[in-house]
Amino acid sequence: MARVFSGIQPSGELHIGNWLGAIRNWVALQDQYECLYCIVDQHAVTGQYDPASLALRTREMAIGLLAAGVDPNGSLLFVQSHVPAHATLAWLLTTIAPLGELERMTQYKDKSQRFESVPAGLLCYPVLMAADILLYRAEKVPVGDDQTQHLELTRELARRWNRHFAGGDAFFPEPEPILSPARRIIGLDGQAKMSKSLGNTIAVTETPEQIWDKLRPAMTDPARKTRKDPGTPEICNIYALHRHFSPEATVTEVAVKCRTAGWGCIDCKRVLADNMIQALAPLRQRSLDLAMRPAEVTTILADGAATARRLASETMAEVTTRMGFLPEAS
Ligand code: AQP
Repeated sequence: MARVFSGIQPSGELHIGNWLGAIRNWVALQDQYECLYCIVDQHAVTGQYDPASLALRTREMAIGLLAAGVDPNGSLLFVQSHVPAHATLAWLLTTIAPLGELERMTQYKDKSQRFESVPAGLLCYPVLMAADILLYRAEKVPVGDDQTQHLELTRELARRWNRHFAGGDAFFPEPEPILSPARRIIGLDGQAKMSKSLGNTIAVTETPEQIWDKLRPAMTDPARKTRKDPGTPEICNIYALHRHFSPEATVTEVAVKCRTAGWGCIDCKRVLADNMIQALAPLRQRSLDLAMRPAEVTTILADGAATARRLASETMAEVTTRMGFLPEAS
């Protein structure tokens, strides 16, 4: 079975962008691949974050992923910092990572603007991501559109390392992306990518009231200033969300009612809210159930990390040998 690796940052709550763009794919792939899923807490500290809530967010992310259908009986679920080899391999890969390419990464350019003094960790984020994937010599990586550039760099680092240290052998496979149909979910502001750090999200575990409170003021087609103004569904993010949460017939009806001003935006949002609440209800219930069984979550993460450390040590033994490090005396 080919191996799949993917990660998610515990930088906030699991949101519908993560779910539609990546996590639903994670769940579906479990039948066909050997899957390793990682909560990448070391990535989360490259942004502004609160140390007092990191551990809690990491546990909540684990609960969210399990509730979404990650199955610890077939897949590995673990926390990145519990496997120290991620950071070790990342350091080794920085020695062959081209600085110019790191500086050209779109996510780096966007996120670095949020800092007065840009931390080097933000620049090296894609190298750590490459290490995450290559450490397990994964062949497939389910991601949203925003991560394809980073994955391209991972492929480049695999090629470079193979050239420098493996005599051109494909020790590290060049991992391929698996993109979901929902490659880029836009946030409730109707403009930026839905992103934990931008606060434009709906978490998968929100209550029906919270979902409605967030959808009600969400951005729609600005041309619809009054109830009677017709709109253009293709430029409205609410319509885009209908396409992920509503049945085909409703999506068609939404488009017609928008173009003819048959519905106001609030009517359209109400229908979306009902469908979204229905789709997310099982996740919310499973999250609540799992939160009542903290020891089970602790065990799942501990077992996952133990297996991941074993797999990682196999790769690192080869990597350190091929890079010429003196082995530790046994
Ligand atoms: N808006 C999105 N649409 C589609 N896919 C998305 N993903 C994230 N946002 C969207 C995918 O979710 C997976 C996990 O993402 P991540 O948390 O590791 O990193 P991210 O892309 O940076 O997610 P956020 O929510 O935007 O977090 P912050 O704000 O902390 O940076 C990835 O596969 C990603 O493609």
